[in-house]
Amino acid sequence: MSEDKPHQNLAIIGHVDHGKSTLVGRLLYETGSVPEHVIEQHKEEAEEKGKGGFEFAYVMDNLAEERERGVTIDIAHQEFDTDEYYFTIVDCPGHRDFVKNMITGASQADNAVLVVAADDGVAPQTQEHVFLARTLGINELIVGVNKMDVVDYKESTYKEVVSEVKDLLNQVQFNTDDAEFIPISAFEGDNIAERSDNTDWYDGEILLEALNNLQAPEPPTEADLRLPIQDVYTISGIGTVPVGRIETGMLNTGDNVSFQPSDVGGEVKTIEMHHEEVPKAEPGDNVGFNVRGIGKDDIRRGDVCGPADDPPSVAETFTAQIVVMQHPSVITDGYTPVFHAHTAQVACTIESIDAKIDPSSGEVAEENPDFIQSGDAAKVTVRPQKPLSIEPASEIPELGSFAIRDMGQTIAAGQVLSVNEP
Ligand SMILES: Nc1nc2c(ncn2[C@@H]2O[C@H](COP(=O)(O)OP(=O)(O)OP(=O)(O)O)[C@@H](O)[C@H]2O)c(=O)[nH]1
Ligand SMILES: [Mg+2]
Repeated sequence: MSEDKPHQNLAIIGHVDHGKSTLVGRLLYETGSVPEHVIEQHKEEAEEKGKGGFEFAYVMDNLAEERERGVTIDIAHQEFDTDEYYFTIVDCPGHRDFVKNMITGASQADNAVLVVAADDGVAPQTQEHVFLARTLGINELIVGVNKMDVVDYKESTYKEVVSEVKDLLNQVQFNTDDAEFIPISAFEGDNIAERSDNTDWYDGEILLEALNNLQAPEPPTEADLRLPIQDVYTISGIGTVPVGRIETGMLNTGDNVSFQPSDVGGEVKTIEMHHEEVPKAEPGDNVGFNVRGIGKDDIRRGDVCGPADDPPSVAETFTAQIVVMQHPSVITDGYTPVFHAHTAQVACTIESIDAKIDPSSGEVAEENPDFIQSGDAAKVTVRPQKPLSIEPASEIPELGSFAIRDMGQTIAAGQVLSVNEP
């Protein structure tokens, strides 16, 4: 890792098959992170599987099932750098069955590239991903209008898609002035690393320029450590190695840490990043580390690691403001869907709907409503069915947002107002 450039986590989001993995493969290829002969090998494998055209996507889609089906299932991380930044790219699945993996990806990212296929326009998971990105704290969005080759690089088609996407961004109150729109072909390489002759009507930034011009995230290094655990491995010679992305604060060897809600702790012995041992790590870093005395069964995905003297909060109940995106009927007291917060997935009961909120003004529209439905914003009191570590968004925004899922779809997303500990 080049120490002199700031680091960014960048999520690639959008509807299934719109070309996210192909775009990432293309970016890695153009920035010299993947050599040509590897793309050639992928091309042969893709053709053998009857999946010709997936050679760039195969750079990211490493699972056998992903290659057979030609879809991304789990999030995948890859690194590359531009003149300005060192990027960790998080390629998200677009298929509706795998939105839960997308939520983890989006919650790890600072900024995002939204991929929208020019021949398809805004599709269901374009909407769902944009809504989630907004609520999960993505700052800036670059919109790649992809597959321009399929629509003969027509400016009119591009403009139609841009206007559809702008409407969507306005709906979820994403600042469209900040969003950069770019006509691209991930497959052919138009406007990715070099300006394309096929779109001579376009004079805006090309993708690599837009990536360079993203604002540097302000790392919350001064805050207390919060490190949601994504996985726990056993590695020979080291022992138990939890891995995750540091959301806030610093992790140093020698620190005394606590994992919540598992409620165990110890001293940090080693920290590893990009296969190298490091003495400390900071917000945005994806790390694996080892803690004295902690075994594989003591901790799990969804735990949050923090300082022993200021351990992560565990909620008996919490209050939150939510926005309902879609629900087939209505939400009433007692509803128990699954809440996805950082890397945790826990069934939680909406104990009471305390107030309906006017989404445009933020003011109370109705106290204690009987129900809420699609499009409503509300204040609710929530009781997790299992211990859940979560923080008020006003104190630690990185650990204060969540998505609510039920029946295979995202029902709502929200932010934590207050946490009541047992
Ligand atoms: N013609 C053309 N085809 C493209 C382009 N980008 C992607 N494709 C094709 O679209 C198909 C899907 O591409 P992927 O990159 O797997 O799409 P994805 O968005 O990652 O899909 P999921 O991860 O499953 O959501 C593949 O056949 C690609 O070759 C493009 O710019 N032009
Ligand atoms: Mg993909």
